[in-house]
Parts: sequence; structure tokens; C-alpha cells
Amino acid sequence: MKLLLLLVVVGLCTAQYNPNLKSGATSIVHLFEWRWADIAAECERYLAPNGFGGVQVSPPNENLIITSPNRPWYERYQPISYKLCTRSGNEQQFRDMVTRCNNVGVNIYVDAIINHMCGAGGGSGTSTTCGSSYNANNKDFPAVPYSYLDFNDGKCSTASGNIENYGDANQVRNCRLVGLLDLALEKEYVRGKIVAYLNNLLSIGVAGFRLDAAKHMWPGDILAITSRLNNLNTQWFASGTRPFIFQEVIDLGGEAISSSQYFGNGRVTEFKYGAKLGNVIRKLNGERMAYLKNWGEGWGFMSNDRALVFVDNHDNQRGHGAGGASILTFFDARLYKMGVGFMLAHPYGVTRVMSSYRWTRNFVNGQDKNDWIGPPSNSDMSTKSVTINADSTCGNDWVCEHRWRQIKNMVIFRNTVNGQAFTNWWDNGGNQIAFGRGNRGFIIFNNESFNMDVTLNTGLPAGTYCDVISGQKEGTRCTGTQITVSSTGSARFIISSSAADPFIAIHANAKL
Ligand code: QV4
Ligand code: CA
Repeated sequence: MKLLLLLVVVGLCTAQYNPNLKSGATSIVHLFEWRWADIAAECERYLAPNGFGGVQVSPPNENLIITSPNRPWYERYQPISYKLCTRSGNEQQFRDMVTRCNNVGVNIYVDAIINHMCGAGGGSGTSTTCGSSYNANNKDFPAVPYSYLDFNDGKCSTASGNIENYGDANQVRNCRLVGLLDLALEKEYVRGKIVAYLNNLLSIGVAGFRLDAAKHMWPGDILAITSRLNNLNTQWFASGTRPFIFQEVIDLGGEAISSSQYFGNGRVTEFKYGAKLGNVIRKLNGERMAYLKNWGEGWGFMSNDRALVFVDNHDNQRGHGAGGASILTFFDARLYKMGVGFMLAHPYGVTRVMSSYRWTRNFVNGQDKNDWIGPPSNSDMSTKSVTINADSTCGNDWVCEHRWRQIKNMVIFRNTVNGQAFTNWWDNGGNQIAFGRGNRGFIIFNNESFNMDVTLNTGLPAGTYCDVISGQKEGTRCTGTQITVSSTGSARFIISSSAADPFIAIHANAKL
């Protein structure tokens, strides 16, 4: 009885760290800028059957329509109200998506923008995704309603009213992030409006929130809001289940604000992960894969049970928010697959896979002048639907990294090895590495410019396994490379440095 009580208490206070994934799933995917109707279909036809546990969706609330430049993706980070209508769809379509995804066991996490409304220079009128009126000059958002009384300007001491120095925590939290009207989150009235918005989403059935710009909010203000959130909808979740919270804090070190200040509220995005993994895979700054042996806390990352990890996100894949030359993206597909493969094989963190749309980059002095380009769109600027080709890739310029065989199969690998220890590490001192996950899975990389031929202990039971990178198990055969594990657990791996994908992964559910 005492133990039960303890478990209940521990469960309650750790709940917001748990993504509440179902049927053994371990990863979520960010379907950036997708329409709700396409996400609903994707949950049913692809995500649930392939072991994806959840979707991070783009902000669902009404936003400013920006026409100069023409409908940038980032207009969705300029809220006008908490009405559920955007280029991704209306409220009815949002509800239909949440219902259909939940019905097949795929969770929906909402990107919640609660730090600010639209930019101070956003003008006035009704040119918004729901047609609500607003006046940025007077800080008037009648569809919430918020008035000038609900914003922070009085507490900001910079001349511009914007954040000018990230070394000053007061500025970072009380001044405007790139000119965005900063909400006074200590006000009971403002908190109430935000809580009502998030609780409405919870009642519809969402499983948690990405808190946008968390660095720009006081941790105590966030807690005052999240502690008033309802439990998840019992139509799909056990009663008493708390919403999953992951906070967007970019902490690469050297600023006034650190990730650890947010651990009490939920998980935090670990931006060091993708930045450093990019350096390793690209072999920048003298990094090599052998150094990944103590990847995780050993690299100065936050504790495993607080981290939300990813190789790239919608900002840094295009040079926004801590973007840099090291970040791996679909533009460097071969390296990207290795990076995502490593992330999904390694036990650290809750993993998020990025799913993007294509745009034409235009670098001028190292800066992509096309970093603003919005999702694939029709001539009326409505978002194009995601079409599916015969080979299961996507059309209409949707990249669908999550459907790349290598990435999809590594999502399944992670589910298969869930809970298993990090074992049987091997490296050549350079850029050839291998490791296992108990007796359930094994992965090996050759990121050298020379070929590899090694026999290693895999920790797996004897048998013939399908490499899930060059192919996969289909029926009773492998469509790609086959690996034979001996009765002692050892196997020979040959990887050419010029292989299309210079890595091999085998696991218990891909055994013949
Ligand atoms: C411009 C001027 C300002 C001026 C302002 C006046 O640059 O000097 O004060 O007008 O109105 C866009 C434009 C930006 C413009 C601003 C306001 O790019 O030039 O300011 O709008 O009109 C996304 C984009 C931003 C975009 C914003 C709002 O990345 O470029 O700004 O949406 O549309 C930090 C933060 C981190 C943040 C990251 C990008 O710590 O929290 O920067 N990441 C999140 C999201 C991100 C989003 C926001 C936060 C804001 O992931 O996508 O910014 O919601 O590291
Ligand atoms: Ca703020």
C-alpha cells in the first residue's frame, strides 16, 4: 500500500516529463506546416503502422497574415488570438485530426506560443487567418481579448524595447523577442486566457505542448500556467495523465539563462545535441565518431530524463534560432541519415524526427536569403496537400524525411531496443564505431574515407538478420544486406566508404 502510494506520487510529479506514448512507441515527428487533414491521414496510413508515437504540429491558433515577404512560415509565430484557424485548417479539421490520430494511438503535441502576440510593427486590420481584428499599434487583440494592459513594456528597460543583450535575464524575459509584443505572464488575467486556450486543446485530446520561446518566460510564470492544466482526455488516456511539456530553451552555454532553470516544469530541448552531432558527423573542429562513446551527459548535456533531442528543427535547418554550419539537414541527405540513425539508436533523450518541405536556398555571404519561404502553396497561397508517390515518398515538395526507409526503420529500431542498455561499444579510434542495445539491436558506422571489414561482438542471439538501412525484412527475406550472427554473438561487417549509406543496423524484429 505504501509502495503503491509512493508510485502514485512519483507518477504525479514526473508525469509532465513523459510523452505518454502508446504501444511501445518512442519517437515523435514534427510535421512542420502540414495541413490537419494530411496529418490525420498520415497517422492512419503511415505513422501508427510504422511505430511513430506522436506528432508535433505547427501552431494551430489564429495568426497574422504577412504578405511582405509573401506568407513566410514564421507568420505562424505571430499570434492574433487563440481561435483554431490557420493555413493548416480550421477548428473542425483540427478536431478531426486529433480524434483520428488518437484513435490509432498517435499523440498530438501542440506548438504553443504563449510568450507573445504579433510583432509591434504588425499594423492593424483583419488580415489574419481567422479574420479577427487587431491593432498592434495599440496592443489590442479583441478576439482574446488582450489590451495594452496585458503586455510587458513597462518592465523592459532597453531603448528599443527589444531584447538587446542575452547576458541580462531581465531583458530576455521582459523585453520583446525580435519586436514581438511580449505578454505580461505574471498577470492573473493573462494566465487565465492562456490556461483556457491550452485546456481547450486538452479537452479536444492533445497530449502535450511544445512551449515556444520558453527562455523568454520566467520559469515560475510557466509553472503557474502548467500547474493549472487539466489531465489528458480520458477518452484516449488513463485518468490522471498529465500533459507532456517540453520547453524551447536554446542553451549552448554562455548566456544568463540556462536550461536547468526550467527542469521543474517539464522537459527541455537540448540544442547542444544537434549542434555537436553535426560537428562529429561532418568531422569539424577535430571531432570524430570515436568520441561519441560517452555521448549524452558525458558531453555536458542535460540529464537524460529532462532532454528532448533532435538533429535539426524548423529554425536551425534554415539558419534561424542557433542555426549554424554544423547542423545536419535533408540537404545533406547522406550525412543526415547517419546523424538521425545514430540519434535513434542511442538511448539518450526523447527523440523528435524532423519532417520538412523543400525550398531553394539562396546564400548571400553565408546567409540564406530564402530562409523565410513558407510551405508549398497553391496560387491562392493555401498550403498544398501532401501527396504520396507510388514508392511511398511524398510529392508537392514535401520532403517527408520520416518516410525515408533508413529513418523509418531506425524509429522501429528504437522501439525494438527500448529499455535496453548501451552495450558492446567498439571504435577504431577515428570515425568507425559500433554499439549495441542489450541483446536486441546493433548498429555500426563507417564515416571514414576507407573501407571497413570487422568482426565484432553484437550481443545478439545467433541467426540471420536483415540490415534495416540498405533494405529491410519483407516476409521471409531481406531486401538489402544480410548479417549472420554466430553462436558466440559475433558478426562480420563490411562497409565500403562509398556505400550509399555507410552504416548497418540489425535488430530482433528484423531477424529471419
Ligand atoms: C523585425 C525586426 C525587429 C523589429 C520588428 C518590429 O527584425 O528588429 O523590432 O520587426 O516589428 C519575424 C522576423 C523578424 C521580425 C519579427 C517581428 O524574422 O525580422 O522583426 O518577425 O515582425 C520565428 C522566426 C523569427 C520571426 C518570428 C515571428 O524565427 O525570425 O521573426 O518567428 O514571426 C531565439 C529564441 C527562440 C526562437 C529563436 C528563433 O530564444 O525562442 O530565436 N525560437 C522560437 C521559434 C521560432 C519563432 C519564435 C521562437 C518566436 O522556434 O520559429 O521565431 O515565436 O533563439
Ligand atoms: Ca517574455
